[in-house]
Amino acid sequence: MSLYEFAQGLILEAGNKVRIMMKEDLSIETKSNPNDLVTNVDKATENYIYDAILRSYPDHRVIGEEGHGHHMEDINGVVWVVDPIDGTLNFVHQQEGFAISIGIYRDGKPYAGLVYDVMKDVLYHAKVGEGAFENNHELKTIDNTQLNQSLIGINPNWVTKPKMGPIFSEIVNQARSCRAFGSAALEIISVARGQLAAYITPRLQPWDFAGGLIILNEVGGIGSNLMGEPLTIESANSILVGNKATHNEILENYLNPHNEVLTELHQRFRK
Ligand code: 2AM
Ligand code: CA
Repeated sequence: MSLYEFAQGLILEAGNKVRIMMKEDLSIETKSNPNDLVTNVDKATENYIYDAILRSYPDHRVIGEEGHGHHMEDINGVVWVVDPIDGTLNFVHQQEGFAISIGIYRDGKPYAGLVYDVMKDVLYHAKVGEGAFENNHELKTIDNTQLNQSLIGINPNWVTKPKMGPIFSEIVNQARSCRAFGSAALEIISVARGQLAAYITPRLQPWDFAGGLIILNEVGGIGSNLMGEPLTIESANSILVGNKATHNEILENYLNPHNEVLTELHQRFRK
């Protein structure tokens, strides 16, 4: 079995376990703030994925949201970047609209991305250079679009903030309309499917975007931080992903003019 096949089997089995665990009462705790939740299912799922990887590949390393590998000195060798449940608020409040997200890197280079929409039972996956798939169906290269004829993804919470709000609201005004799904991985997938032209957010951790970004790149979409710089899995990032045309339009017309403010926010949010 190839590493890619192993990863597909693993994410499907982890999702299966999530669906079973959801039938029991959740134990919910808060993390950094009252809206930052973690459940027993997040933790159990990350542990399950971690143990399974290390059992089959003892020399691989795992960066996971719920505690694994947060202080890696380097990203040499094979590194799995794992979010056991992306969209925890959806998981807790809606029992759907969340995903398991996995990005696999070899010596810092993307190897494969997997995002599993657990309740829809749809697996998005891509091995770099071999196309991206929704279950067994190949996704096509995404079209370039213009912002005023497109939907974009943005969480309205950010538009209310004093410094970034005014910058983001210009983008919101220009777009045909906006959507907020509450799972970064699924929003990036929505860009990869050509449903959203872009997704923008001031702060994501590597596990929120790694899997989705690898899939998006495979269908011709691009990602950067809000200053247009490349994304890294070594720290938190601000994020703009999109089809090439909309990404460039947002960056050049709406973000670059505010580079100073955005750089300051980016530095603050990276921690
Ligand atoms: P999570 O559910 O795995 O925590 C929308 O809220 C998306 O952004 C979700 O994918 C969520 O991931 C992530 N997210 C929410 N708050 C965040 C924060 N302060 N830093 C980084 N990612 C965050
Ligand atoms: Ca999570």
